[in-house]
Formats: sequence, structure tokens, C-alpha cells
Amino acid sequence: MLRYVTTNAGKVREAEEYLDDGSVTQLDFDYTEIQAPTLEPIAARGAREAYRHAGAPVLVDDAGLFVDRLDGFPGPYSAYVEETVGVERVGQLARRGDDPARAAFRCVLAYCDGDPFDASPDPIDRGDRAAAAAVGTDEGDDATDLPVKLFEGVVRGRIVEPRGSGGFGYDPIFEHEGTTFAEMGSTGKNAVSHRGRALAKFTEWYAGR
Ligand code: ITT
Ligand code: NA
Repeated sequence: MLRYVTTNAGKVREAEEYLDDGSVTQLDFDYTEIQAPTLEPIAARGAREAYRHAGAPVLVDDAGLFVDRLDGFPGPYSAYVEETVGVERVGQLARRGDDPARAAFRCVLAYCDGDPFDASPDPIDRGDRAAAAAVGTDEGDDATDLPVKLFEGVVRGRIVEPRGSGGFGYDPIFEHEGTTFAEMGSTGKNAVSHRGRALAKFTEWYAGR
């Protein structure tokens, strides 16, 4: 049984809906989130800590909203900014000006089961940037530490006035091809979302490992 490590019920709902086979269970564990400009090292450290805590295979999900004109803010600070500034005011800040406020949602899934992975063929040769990051390019990561596999999903869209009552977090202000994520059900959101895309990469690798 794979532990999906998160304190966020919305993430678990989407992961369970995507995997749909009872193979995951939530591990409500609040791992230490290091300060970093990207999601990968946060997720990788979190996965090692969660694996040591659980003693069983874990999948950590670190996500964020990156607004182009705010140079990627709130990015890795999305949870803190949601709690403090709030979704509506982030939307107002992002929409200031005439251009459409372009943004991306990113999700990084970090898998750790304590086993060393086969390091060949080289992930860079396979064009797998996330896997390349997993094999020791994360700043400060000790190459002798527990190996972590990373899977990234990205979706682009624009920031709009809040619409819809589904989803969670920034979903009401994130529009993708005319529909906000809060106007989609979990299935529709998973088909296009950052989390759905990261889960697709993860499940493909997990099935063939
Ligand atoms: P865990 O760390 O326990 O998993 P969290 O909610 O703190 O839960 P993050 O650290 O990844 O999760 O913070 C991500 C922030 O971005 C947080 O404010 C979420 O509500 C928001 N977020 C993440 N995925 C989202 C999604 O699919 N739709 C809308 N908002 C999302
Ligand atoms: Na968090």
C-alpha cells in the first residue's frame, strides 16, 4: 500500500479518483517544508522524511501557483500565501493591468521506498529532467541519502475573477481553456491538471518498475 503524504483533503480526493484502485491511502503527515525557490527539493526532502516516519513507500505531493507577471509568485510559498493573503487578493494582485494574467500550476510528486534505483540509462538521455533532478542535482542533497524519484506536472492557464465551487485552494481563480478548475469535477480536472499530469507520469513508471 502506497502512502499519499499530505494534510490536504483536496489532493487526496484527486489522487484517489485518478488511481481508482484502492492502492493508495492518505498519510496525514506534516513533513518539514524547507525554503526553496522550486518545488523539487521541497518534495524530495519531504519524501525522505515521510519514508523514515512511515517505514513504507510514500508519495509526497508539493504544488503551487506560479503567476507570470509576479515572477512566479506565490510558487513554493502558495500555501502560506493562501493562508495569509488569501485566494481572492492573490487574484486581484495577479489581474492588475490589461493583459490576461498568465499563470501555471505545478505539481511535483516525490516517491521514496528506501530502495536504490537503477541509475542507468541516464535520465538526461531519456529527456527526463525531473528524474535527473532526483539523482543528485538537488541542492544540498547528499548523494548517499535515500533515493527519490520525481514526477512533475504543469498546466498553463490564466487568473480570472473567482468562479465555481468545486476543487480547493486557488481553483476558483485558475481558468484553463475557458473553465476554472473549480467549475470542473475531479475527473475533468485530473484530465488536464498539474496533479493529473504528474500522476500519469508516476503511474506509468510505477507500473513498469
Ligand atoms: P500538504 O503540504 O500537506 O500536501 P498543502 O495544502 O500545504 O498540503 P502545498 O504545500 O503543496 O500543500 O501547498 C500548495 C498550495 O497550493 C496550497 O495553498 C494549496 O491549496 C494550493 N494548491 C495545490 N494544488 C492545488 C490545486 O490543484 N488547485 C488549487 N490549489 C492548489
Ligand atoms: Na504544505
